Formats: sequence, C-alpha cells, structure tokens
Amino acid sequence: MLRTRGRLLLTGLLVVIAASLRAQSNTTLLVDVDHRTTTSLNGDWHAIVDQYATGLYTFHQELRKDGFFINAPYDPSGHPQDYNFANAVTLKVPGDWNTQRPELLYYEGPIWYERDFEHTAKPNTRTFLHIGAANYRSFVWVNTKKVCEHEGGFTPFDCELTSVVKNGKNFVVISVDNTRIADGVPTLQTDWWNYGGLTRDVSLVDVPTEFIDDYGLHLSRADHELIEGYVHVEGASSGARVTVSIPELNARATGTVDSSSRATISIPAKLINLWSPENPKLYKVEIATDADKIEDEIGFRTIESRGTQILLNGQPVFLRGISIHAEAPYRTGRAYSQKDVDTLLGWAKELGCNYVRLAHYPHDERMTRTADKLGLMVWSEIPDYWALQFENPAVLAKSKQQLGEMIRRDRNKASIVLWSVANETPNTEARTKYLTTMVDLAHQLDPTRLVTAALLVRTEKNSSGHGTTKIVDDPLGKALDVIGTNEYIGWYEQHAEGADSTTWDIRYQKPLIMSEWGGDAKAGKHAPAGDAHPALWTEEYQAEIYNHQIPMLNKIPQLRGTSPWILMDFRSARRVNPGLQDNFNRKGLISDQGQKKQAFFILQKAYKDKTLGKPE
Ligand code: GCB
Repeated sequence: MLRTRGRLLLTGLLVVIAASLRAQSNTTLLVDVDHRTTTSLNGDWHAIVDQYATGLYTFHQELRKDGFFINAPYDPSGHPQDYNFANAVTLKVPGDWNTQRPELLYYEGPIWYERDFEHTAKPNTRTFLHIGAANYRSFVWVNTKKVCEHEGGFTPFDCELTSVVKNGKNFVVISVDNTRIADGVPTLQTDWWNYGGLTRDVSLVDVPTEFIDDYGLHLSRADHELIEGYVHVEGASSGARVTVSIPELNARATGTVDSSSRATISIPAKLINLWSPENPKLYKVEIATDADKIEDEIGFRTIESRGTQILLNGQPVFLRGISIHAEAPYRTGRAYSQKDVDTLLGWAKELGCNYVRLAHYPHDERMTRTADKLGLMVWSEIPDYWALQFENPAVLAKSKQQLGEMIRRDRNKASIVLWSVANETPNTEARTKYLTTMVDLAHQLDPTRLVTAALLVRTEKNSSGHGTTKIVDDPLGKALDVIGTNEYIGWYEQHAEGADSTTWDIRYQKPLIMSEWGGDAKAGKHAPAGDAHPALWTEEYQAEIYNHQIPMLNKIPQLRGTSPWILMDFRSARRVNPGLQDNFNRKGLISDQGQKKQAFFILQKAYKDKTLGKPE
C-alpha cells in the first residue's frame, strides 16, 4: 500500500532546487539488469494527468527550473495546493496509460507518476533506478531531488540515486510526457499508437562502488574457437582485474581494465556448439571482478554477408520472417510481459519463421531474450521513421543516442543479426547524409553485425506497356550491408495480380530482404464462396495478395529474406475507417483478438514447405 501523504507546497514558495530541466547525461546504462538481483518497483503508482504541463511550465509558459509536482511530504506554508498524489488515481507499471483508463485512450501530454519505496543502505554500494522504457520524455525526482531525465520511448535508462536515497521510506516522482514533437525520434507522423507511460519494468538496482555496467562477448568471425570482446567496469581504475568464464566449455580468461575502465577479453574455447535457429544453444557466462559478479546466457555464432549472401556461421541462410509491433495480443496496448512475448513469438514459430523483424523501435528485452531461446533471428530497429528532421543536428543526436542504447542493451543477444537504422525515409541528400552517419555509427559500435534499413522503391512502367518494374536504387543502399525494401503491390497500388507482371531491378549486389509486403483484412470478413474477385478488406483478398506475392518474390535472385507486414493487427491513429479499421491497422495475419486469417496459413505453408525463398 502506498502511504497517504498530503504533499503540499505552495507554487510561489517553491524553492527551486536541484538541476534544471536541461539535458544531462546519466552516469551509465546498466546491461543485463534482468540477471541482477533487483527490487521491483512495478505495481500501482499514483498518477496525475497534467494536460497543460503545469508541472513543467509556469503560468507564463516559462520552463520551470525544476518540476512542480515533486512535493515534500509536508506543507510548510499551510496554503492550498492544486494537487495531491495521495488521493490520485493509480496506474499500473509497467503499462501504457492509454489502455488502462478509458479517458486516457487518446491522451498525449505529461502524466506524473509517484510511489514510495523502502531502502536499506548497504556499505560500499551505489543505487540506481532502472527504467526499462518510458514514452517519450521523462524527468525523475527522488525525495524532491532531480536525479535524471531521458528522451526516447523505447530504450532503457538508469538514474543514480546513491546521494539522494535514505534509509527507510523514500519517494519517487516521474513526469512522463508522450507529446509528439517535430524534432523527436520518431517525429509527428507514425503508423502506430502513441502509447504513453512507464511502459516497461521499473526497478532499484544496488551495485558495488565499482561495478560491471557493460560488456560485449561474441564469436570471432575469423576463428570459431575464439570468443572475444570487452568488459567495462564503471568506477574501476586502471589495472583492476576481470574474469570471464564459460563453465560448460571449460573456458576462462582474465583481462585488466585500462584507463577508460575497459578490459579486452579473448577466450579460446574448443568445440563451441554454435547458436542457430535449429540449435539455439545458450551458454551460461560468468563475469566477475573482485567486488561484482554477474551472469548471462549467451549464444555464439557469426553473421556476415558475402556478395548477395547472408552467412550464418559461414553458411548461406534465408530469413523466413514476419514483422511484429510491440502490441499486446488480446488486450491491446504496449506489450511488456513474458506472456505477451510468448504469444507473439509462439505465433511466429507456428508460422514457420526463423526470423522476426521487430518494428519500428526496440521492443522489451524479453523479446530478444526469448528470441535467443527460441532460435529466431532478429532485425532490431530504431524509430528513424518516415520524415525526421534530417537537417537538424539535435535530431541526429537523439537518433545516435537511441541507436547506442539499443545496441548496448542487446549486443550480447545471438538472435540479433541486423541493426536497422531507418524505415521508409524520403530520398533527399540531407537524409542520406544523416543515415549514412547512423550506419557508420552502428558499424563502429558493433562491427559483428549487419546493418540495414527499410527503403522505399521506385516504380516504372515497363516499356512493353505491360507490367511495372520496381527499381531499388536509393543512394542509402551504398552504406548498407543488407538492403531492406517495402512494397505493397495489391494494396496501395495495383491489384494483387499486379505482382505477376512486376519485375525487380536491384542496383546493389547485396542481399535483399523484402522487409514489408501485405494488405489489410478484417478477421471474419469473407467474400462469397467461389468469388473470383474478392473485395478489399476480406480475408480472401488478403490471401490473394500473399498468393501473388510469393511467386514474384521467388523470382528475385538476390532475395535473402522476407518479413511481411504484419503478424498481428495493431492500433494506429491513422486508420479511421469505421467498421473496418476502427483505429487498427488490419494488415495482421492474426487479429488483435488472436483470430488467424486465411493468409496466415498461406504463409505458413510457404515457410514450412520452403516454397518461399531458397532452401538453405
Ligand atoms: C509501411 C510502414 C508501416 C506501416 C505500413 C502500412 O510501409 O513501414 O509502418 O504500418 O506501411 O500498413 O501502411
């Protein structure tokens, strides 16, 4: 139970303390938090809907130097107050607010969350508040002291509490604001619901004064008997020792941290059972310093491209996939639980997939952990979606930050084979420069994986007057390892049969993934039996799209994978056709209530019989 308290403090008397609302960088971003002992702060939080952003701005719309709703548990003034967390409604964390209370379905703005927590200080310990994700912008106070802020709705962050946390009762206030902004990542337009709130787990993490906050361990491309990488020990001085061991392989190595607190690791290991979709082997890995120790479960494999091939462990592989949004099956809203993940990835396995495209932002870490265990290769993406402000350096900085956070959280997941830097961006010089910088950064942060993006394609009428040619020549392709392309023949253009007379002209000798294709169907809406021309929105018409796409795709010599759009219907503000869409994008092979549409079975057959794509 949350303690009742009348946190009253008069606005005029608000003594502006702590840091201002300007950007500040956090001490660290902890990796592998799900394997540490933590204190969960999930559950009911008090919540105040702040439609006019009163907590952030004064009545003259000046940015407050500090938040307003960060009140102390007493009222020094005796004056009336405009808010009171103790009597406020509650929201569940994790979870978007939109699907928790009907009046919040369309809400975009700040909501202030508050809850108490107990803390027992231990010697030589630092304490962090770990937030799995909060959409979109967050400001955090503990015991009225500002501890951090973060922008970006799909990546984790840590606020250091060491100097503000007390023995006994403490309280945390978090303002989460999902207002869409033109200079955001993503920007104003998206084709998904702008779910706001503390959408992923929140926890307290105690670590030793010097602690392991980051590491990367992977199989060497050149030598399949060598695991290499690094361990970073925050706060450690040069010379501190780190040990990495993999008991099952009887392998162990030590390293010494340099002046940037980072140790290079190299572990010779014989007979490594390599990770693959057929054999998703994970090894227990222990990483230890004198004071700290963590465990992880890591699969070892290599991924690279050669000419137009994608090679997994040196062997050509075809990616039989499906795109997935982080939409919760059955209840809608943001997916966050293991049950959500098991349902979504269970359906992907049932389809016969060996790959999933996690669109259009990093999903909950449970997704990539579970993909590791199930043997699903993953395309993971940052929300560089549609028309970002590509000329704006502040936006580039936000994209870079999100890419860095995504890679840092998930670089030890064998399942991830592709980092995607963008989806369907306009072909302009500014865009190409921006995204080439992003591709370079992805390669620099992680030289062990392939970098891709979903590109738009050009269409030309064939000179014969019959059919069209799809031309893939977006200049961004030069920078990419793998070309992703989206096309909607049969939905936004032409009839489903248009695919029969479409040819492809791909100007890059690189592997190509058809990263999106498909069309809408409302589950349960059928064409009359035997109807040769099923109407739009019927399951039969969607099935027809799949039936015509598959032979067309098979004619593309350098096709190395596909992830049609999409596994399950998802909520989108752009989709307002009553009775058909009702604020859902209906391109799912499965409805949001779990009904499988006809096209599901067509794709399933093509994947299981390997009649789509070249057999590996
Ligand atoms: C696209 C976008 C995706 C949309 C989809 C659609 O090309 O990448 O985010 O949801 O098309 O349904 O139009």
